[in-house]
Amino acid sequence: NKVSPSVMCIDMMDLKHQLEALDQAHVDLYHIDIMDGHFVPNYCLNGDLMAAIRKVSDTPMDVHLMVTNPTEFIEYCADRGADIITLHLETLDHPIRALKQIRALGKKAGIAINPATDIGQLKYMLEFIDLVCVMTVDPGFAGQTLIPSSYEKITAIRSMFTEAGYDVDIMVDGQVKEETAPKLVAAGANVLVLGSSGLFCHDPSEYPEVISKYQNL
Ligand code: S6P
Ligand code: MG
Repeated sequence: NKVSPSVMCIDMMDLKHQLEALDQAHVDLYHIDIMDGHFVPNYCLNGDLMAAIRKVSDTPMDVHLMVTNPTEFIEYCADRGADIITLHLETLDHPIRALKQIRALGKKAGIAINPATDIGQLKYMLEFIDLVCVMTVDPGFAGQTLIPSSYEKITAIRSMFTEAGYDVDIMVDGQVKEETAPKLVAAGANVLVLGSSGLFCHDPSEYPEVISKYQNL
């Protein structure tokens, strides 16, 4: 499995030191949450921070765009070092066009889905998707509680892709921690977003051990 520490959960006063510790622990990705105060009731990270991270780390970044008009920010993210660009299905009138736009820039195309969103539409766009981000909490805030229907949803998405002959990354975002991660992986997830509950509750000296535990689930 891959792990993607959620940068919004890092103590910003200690960012550089934290990134060094995470890189030394061989994390696979950095998860960059971008919010607009409209699609979700909060603000968060931005492209300037992504570009600053790119200067000190080669670790790939996945951007989770929680904004009402994500297609206006595809190039913005690509230009600032994003490797995977994930848009919310709930915000897209033409999801296939948007996914193609991301791939045309040489980036991986991700679709995020809220806990109450039906997965039916995904079956019409399987070949255009590199990653599905299953939100296990309503997006907008760290430190929330995982919604239990997430497990069967992950399994259903995994079967949908496998039965059609497609390999896909299934990312889980929201309260991924020691107790939930094994079940999420067993359900079919293979990219774990680690935030306040699963990673940043630990001291940086423990990151190598904690990270490799998640990677080896
Ligand atoms: C929240 C955001 C997430 C959080 C992550 C926090 O809307 O998209 O990426 O940063 O879920 O993790 P935790 O362990 O605090 O839930
Ligand atoms: Mg996120």
